[in-house]
Amino acid sequence: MRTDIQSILNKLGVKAENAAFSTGSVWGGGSNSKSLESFSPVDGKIIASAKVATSADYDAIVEKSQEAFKHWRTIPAPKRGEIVRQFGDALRANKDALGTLVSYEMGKSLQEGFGEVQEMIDICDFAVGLSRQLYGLTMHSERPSHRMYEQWHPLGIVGIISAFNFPVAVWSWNTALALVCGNVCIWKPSEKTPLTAVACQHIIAKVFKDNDVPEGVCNLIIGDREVGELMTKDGRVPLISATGSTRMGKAVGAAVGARLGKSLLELGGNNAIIISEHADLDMSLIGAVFGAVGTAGQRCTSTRRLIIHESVYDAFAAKLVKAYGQLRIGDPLDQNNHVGPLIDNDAVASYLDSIEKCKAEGGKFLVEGGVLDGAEYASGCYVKPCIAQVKNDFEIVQHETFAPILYLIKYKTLDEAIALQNGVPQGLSSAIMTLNLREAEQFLSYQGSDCGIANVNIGTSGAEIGGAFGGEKETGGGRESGSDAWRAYMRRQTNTINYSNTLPLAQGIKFDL
Ligand code: UN1
Repeated sequence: MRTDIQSILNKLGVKAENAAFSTGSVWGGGSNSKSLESFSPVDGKIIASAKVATSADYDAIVEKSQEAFKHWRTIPAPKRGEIVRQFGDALRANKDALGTLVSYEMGKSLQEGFGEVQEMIDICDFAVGLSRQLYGLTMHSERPSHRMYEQWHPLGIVGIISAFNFPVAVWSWNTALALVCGNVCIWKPSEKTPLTAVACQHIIAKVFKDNDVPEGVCNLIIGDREVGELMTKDGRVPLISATGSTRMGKAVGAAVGARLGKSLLELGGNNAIIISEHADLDMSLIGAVFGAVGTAGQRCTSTRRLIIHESVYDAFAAKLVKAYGQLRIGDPLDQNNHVGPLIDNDAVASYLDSIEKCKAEGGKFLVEGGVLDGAEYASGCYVKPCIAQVKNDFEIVQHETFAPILYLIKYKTLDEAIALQNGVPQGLSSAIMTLNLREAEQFLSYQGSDCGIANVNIGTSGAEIGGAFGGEKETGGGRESGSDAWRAYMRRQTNTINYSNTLPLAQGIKFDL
């Protein structure tokens, strides 16, 4: 039975919001005549609309956040962690509803919508533990009766700019960590997915209210590019964490850099799996197909290239073609379907354009692409996952297209395969499928993959929250989520205390009065 979206929206407290921003429990602004419509690629319906924030709305929210920071930073980190724990529990209670809304507004499969909310729950659990582990080091001073150590302080306002493809999880990676670190947040979600953001804001605002936390700790701002630009240029926002295209990231990095602010950039990927002659081909098939068609190829970790050893190339290509023939494309809320729609008509146009460019450069399609039509596909956003044989240096192959287009490239030696894998401007995720230990270790060594993520016998997508997430080169260099990524959300202070009765100078310098 088709999910009743209206009842999901009611459960999450999301109505047609006529306001541009929320500082926790208060919705404000909305004076703008411009509004933003939430379009569902699933059925092409406009779900609701929200007003776009003006620069006055933006200023109001920054002032509110600055006030809230003065309070939030005084709450001990483990107590902040306790509030994040409750947020995780609230997400558990809303997992079905929020996951379904993610699926409907963004178009990913229901399973992946639930998976996205699970990532949110997981990062909350991680942040709760972290709230008692924001460790600094102590050092031995070179001077007698001196103590030297470092401590970590919150930054202030963290500006979060998130993308449509993980409309809620990436916000929570940033928010859960930023909160336990003592920061306040202003979130500008993608213009394509405002409703899931409103739903999250309602969930977290209730947790804050239940804990008597004043408004302004977690803020949502609905806006377009202009609002994003206000935030990136604003010296009152010490850290901007932005997820999106490399083009967007270059603009954000330049604006934040110009004011010497901090930025954490998580940008495009062009991820490859090397399929060695020593690979388990059945296992490789699952990794490759999920990586390429999962989320309709709209993850930054999606598998875009398969670099296949010449001895298994034909056999593996045949397996792929057969598997693609079995893919069910359609309504992502129907759990029988593997592949849902692209986010919107622009994404479809860019998919078609990439296919044309690939053909023009000599790409040979083993599985043809195309837009699906018929009543079930009325939104116009459903496309066929396709496979092309290419050369790595085709211009289109060097470029990230956010769509299910998979490129096949042949190799002879592992050195060649690694060079191909690294031979793109992006450096997010990578993988090798091999049962050969030497190959696996070479791939993971400093002479191997140049990406932020390198996997063995796992595809390129689906990273766990416990690891630091992000990539090198044009992927932007930022790290979010697990490991010690929390350090990006704090400022380090080195403290030296002299408890002697003289004032010796460092480096043995003499200065007597
Ligand atoms: C993204 O596509 O922006 O590793 C994030 C993955 C997910 C996150 C992807 N855990 O595929």
